Amino acid sequence: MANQPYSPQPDSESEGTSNSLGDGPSYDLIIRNGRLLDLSDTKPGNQCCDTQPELTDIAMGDRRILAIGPNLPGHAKQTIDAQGNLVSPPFVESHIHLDSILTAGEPRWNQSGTLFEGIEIWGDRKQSLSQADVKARALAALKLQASHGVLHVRSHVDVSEPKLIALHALLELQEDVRPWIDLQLVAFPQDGLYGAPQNSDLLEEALKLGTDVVGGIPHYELTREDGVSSIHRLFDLAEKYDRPLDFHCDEIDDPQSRFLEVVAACALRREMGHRTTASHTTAFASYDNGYATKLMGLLRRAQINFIANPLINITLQGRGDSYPKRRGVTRVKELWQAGLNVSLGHDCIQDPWYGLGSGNPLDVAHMAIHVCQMTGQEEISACYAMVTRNGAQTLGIQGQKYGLQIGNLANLVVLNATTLREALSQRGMAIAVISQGHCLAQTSPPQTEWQLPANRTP
Ligand code: 17E
Ligand code: FE2
Repeated sequence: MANQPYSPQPDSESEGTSNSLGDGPSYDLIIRNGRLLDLSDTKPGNQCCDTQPELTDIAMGDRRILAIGPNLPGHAKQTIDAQGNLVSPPFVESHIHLDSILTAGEPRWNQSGTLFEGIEIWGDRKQSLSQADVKARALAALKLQASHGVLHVRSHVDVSEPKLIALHALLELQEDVRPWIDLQLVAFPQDGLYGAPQNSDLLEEALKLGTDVVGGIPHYELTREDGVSSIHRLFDLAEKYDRPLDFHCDEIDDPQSRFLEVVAACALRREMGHRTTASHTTAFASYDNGYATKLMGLLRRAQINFIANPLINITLQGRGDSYPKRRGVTRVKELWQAGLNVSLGHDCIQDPWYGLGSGNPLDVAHMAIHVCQMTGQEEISACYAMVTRNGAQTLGIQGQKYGLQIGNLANLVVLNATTLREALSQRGMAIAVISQGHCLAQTSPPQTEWQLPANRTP
C-alpha cells in the first residue's frame, strides 16, 4: 500500500461504509492508514522525526483530535484514506512579506538582484498601494501556502508608509482568515526606524492598532549608532506593549555588521530571549570564526530564535563578490548544533526581491539542505522540523495549538510521501490539509501516462 501512488477516495458518508468499523463513536472526520510523524526530538545526535512503523488512524471532532490509534472503531461524516502516507503537523511559515507579495516586475524588475534595489523598487510600488490590492494578493498567497499545508504564518508589514495602507488591509485580512489560518503581523520599518522623521511614530501607531510583533532593520539605519539605538527603542516598545520582537538583522554581506550581538544582549538583559527572533543574520556567515565563536556563547545564553530564508539569501547575497563567492546564508547548521531554535521562511513569493517562489515550505527546506550542507539523515529531518515544529516555537504557538496529540487543535497535513526523505526529494504535495478539524484543501497528484515505444528496431 505504502508505495502505491495515492489516489483520492470518494468521501464516505457516516455509517454503513467500508470505512466505518463497528458502531463505536461518531466523529466529524477520520484519517485512516496514516504514518504519523513524531517531531518530538530533533536535536543533533538523536534519531529524530521518526515515523511510526504501523499505520494509524486519527479521529477528529469539535475542532480537536479526539483519538489516535490503529483501526479506530467508529465512523465519521468524512473519512480520508491516507494510504500509508505521512501525516504531519502543519507547516509554519515563520517569515514572509505579504504586503509586497506577487508584485514581481511592478513597476520594474530587479536587475542587480540585490536587497537594496529591491527596497528601491518596493519604495516605488508602495506609492500605488490600495487596501483591495494588498488584500487580494495576500489572500491569494495565503491560499497558495495553505494548499501546501501551511496553517500558521508570520508576515512582516512595512509600516514606513505614512498611510499604513498595507497594515490596515492585513489587519482586516487577519480577521477574515482566522477560521482557517493563523496569521501574525510584524510592524516592520522597511525604510529604517530613523530613516524618516515620522517612522518611529508610525511603528508605535501600528502597535496601538494591534500588530502582533515588533520588527526592526538595524543594518539599514543610517549609522551604526542609529542601528544600536533602534534596537533599544524597539525593545522598549516591545515591553511597553507586551509584544515579541522579530528583527531583520544583519541582512548584508558586511562582516562588520554586528547588530546580532546587540539584539542578543538586550534579550538576555531583559529576559526576553524566547520572545526575540533574529531573522536573516546573513552577515554571520561572513564573520571570522574567532568572533563567531564568542558570539555563539552569547547566543546560547540569550536563547533567542533564528529564522533563515535560504531561497532569498542565496540569491541576494554575494552579489558584490567575484570568486570565491559567499553563500550568504546564516550558520544554520552550527546554530542547530548549539541547540538554538532555528526555523526557515519563504520570505518572498514573486516580489521585488525574488521573482520565483511556489509557497511550498518543502522548497525552502530543500534549499536549506543544500546551501547549509545538511545532507545527513538527521540533518534532513532537522530541516523538516525547521518548517514545522521549530517555526511554531518561534511564533509562540504553544500547548494544545500545535502537534499531533489527543486534545490538540486538529491541524494536520497528509503528504504524498511515506518518508521525510521522499517528501523532501519530491517536494511532494499536501494531498489533504485539515484545519481545525475541517478538510480545507485536497490536491490530487499528477499521474504520468506512458507510451514507451515497443521493440522498435533501430
Ligand atoms: N525587505 C528586506 O529588508 N529584506 C528582505 N529579504 C525582504 C524585504 C524580502
Ligand atoms: Fe524578510
